[in-house]
This record gives sequence, structure tokens and C-alpha cells, in this order.
Amino acid sequence: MVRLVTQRTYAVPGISCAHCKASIEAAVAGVPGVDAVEVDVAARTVRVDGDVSDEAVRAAIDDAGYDVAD
Ligand SMILES: [Cu+2]
Repeated sequence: MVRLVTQRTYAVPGISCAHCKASIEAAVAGVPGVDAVEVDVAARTVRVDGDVSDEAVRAAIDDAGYDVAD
């Protein structure tokens, strides 16, 4: 079975500190298919690697209390 591994980056303007980083990374790591998640506090971005649902990642970030900018 072919596994599609993609890398996506989400802009999350509300990221401001290490707490935000930890909260979002923990939330997104729980999404099925996520291989890696990295929050860049300075750039206010969330990079997600894996075979994941875009909607599920957005929902996880939202549930952690942050808005994804489009
Ligand atoms: Cu913070």
C-alpha cells in the first residue's frame, strides 16, 4: 500500500511563546498519521509531516485554542 507523505505548513499568528509551541505540538502530534510536527515560534508557523488529513490538523490546532490563517 502506498503511503502518501506530505509536508504542510500552517500560518498561526497567535503563536507567541514556548507554551504555544508545546500546546500545538502536543495537539497535532495526536492526529492520526502525523510523523512530525514542528512549531516555529519566530515565524509563527506549524510544519506537519505525514499522511494526514488537512481538516484534522486544522481542527487540532483550533482545539488547542489557536486560529489558522488562510
Ligand atoms: Cu504562548
